[in-house]
Amino acid sequence: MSNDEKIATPVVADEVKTNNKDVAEEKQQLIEESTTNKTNENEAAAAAETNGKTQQVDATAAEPAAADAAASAKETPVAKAPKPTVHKIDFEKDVVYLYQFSRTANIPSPSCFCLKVETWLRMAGIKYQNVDHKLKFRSSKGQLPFVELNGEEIADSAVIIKEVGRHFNSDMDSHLSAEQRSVAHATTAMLENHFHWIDVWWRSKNPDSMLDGYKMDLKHMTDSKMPAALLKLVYRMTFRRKALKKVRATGIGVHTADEIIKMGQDDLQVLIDTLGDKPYFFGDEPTILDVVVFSNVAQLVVVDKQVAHPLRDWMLENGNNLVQHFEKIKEKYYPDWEEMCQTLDLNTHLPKPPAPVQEAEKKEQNGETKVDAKEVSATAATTDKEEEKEKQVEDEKEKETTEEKSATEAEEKPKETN
Ligand SMILES: N[C@@H](CCC(=O)N[C@@H](CS)C(=O)NCC(=O)O)C(=O)O
Repeated sequence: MSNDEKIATPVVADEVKTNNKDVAEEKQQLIEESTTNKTNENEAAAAAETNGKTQQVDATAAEPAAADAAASAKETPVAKAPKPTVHKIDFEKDVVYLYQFSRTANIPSPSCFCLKVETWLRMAGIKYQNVDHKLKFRSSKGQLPFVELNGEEIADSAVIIKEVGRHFNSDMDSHLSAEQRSVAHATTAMLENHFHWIDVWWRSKNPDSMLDGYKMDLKHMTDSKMPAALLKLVYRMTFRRKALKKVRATGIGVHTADEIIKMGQDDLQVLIDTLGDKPYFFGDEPTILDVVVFSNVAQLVVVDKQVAHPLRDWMLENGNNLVQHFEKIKEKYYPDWEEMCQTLDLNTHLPKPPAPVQEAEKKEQNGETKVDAKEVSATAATTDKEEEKEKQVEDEKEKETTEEKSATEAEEKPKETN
């Protein structure tokens, strides 16, 4: 038997064991996945058309002209407009645009990878903006988080930290010894390639507890028109099956619940022992490992007390230093934590545009009917495009006023001399 055959054998054996029900489920899942992908693509295309900013839209408009040119001068090569590589076309130079999950009522992100990137951006003091894409986009690697920086996509939390860090000349780990780097590397791998899947296992086994535990508002998160109950059902059906399949693929899903919980406790024990009574993992200042631990521990600490979660309970009982570590980072780098959880606003760290208040005031001054709450909140969700437009109008107004003023002054000056 060749090596390849040896490797293939268990897979084939598994497949033979697969019963008809599994096959039917698998088929249904494939249909769902392809529908979801199509929907995502359509939604992305619709969004692109709506904002009218992407090069894709430009490319469509350019097609008839290109065809004419080709007909009249066949030898002239037709320059095809490049496909858009980013969603944010009107980006500001050196601002990081972060695509992640929506907020929930008790955590800035229910994904440890997304929370990791946002926390790192805050610690590194890098200017960033969250893009409210309502879970419509994924990176070219098919995942969240990803960022766009100066018109380029960077995907995967570790790659983002490395590349964005290099761009801004920011390396929180520069002072670490080779031994400390190894500890950081091994601990990160344990959390992201082992512990994370234990968390995904819990979530997929308990989809309702996950929704309640993280106080997730699916309608808000997805901006779906579906009734909340139906949305919840769809979520339970699709998320659960897909996630359990992935958890099985990691090897964790084959164990019993007790065994999996014990594996999670062992991972947490490593963190408890490595941190000890130090403020941060490698001394008085946080490093990237602190960001990774914070983002994973947060996923346990915040789970609502009403929801049963054995690993959370174990950590609260045995890992006081981890909880303190979490609280310290939260207080220092998330002064707006409560606000973002209350409002679900993705950009509480940015100054608010004054537009909504001005609009409401203007209408009242004009004697128009009082602005209702819905309208104010809709205005508050002013898009970048609208903000830009408003700024343009303001700039023009200011220009006009300055011009009028100088014209009046010019008229008055000769009078004074006379
Ligand atoms: N290695 C990646 C992992 C990211 C990841 O697993 N993201 C998950 C969410 S936690 C994801 O996007 N899954 C696909 C989906 O939700 O559609 C990273 O560090 O960013």
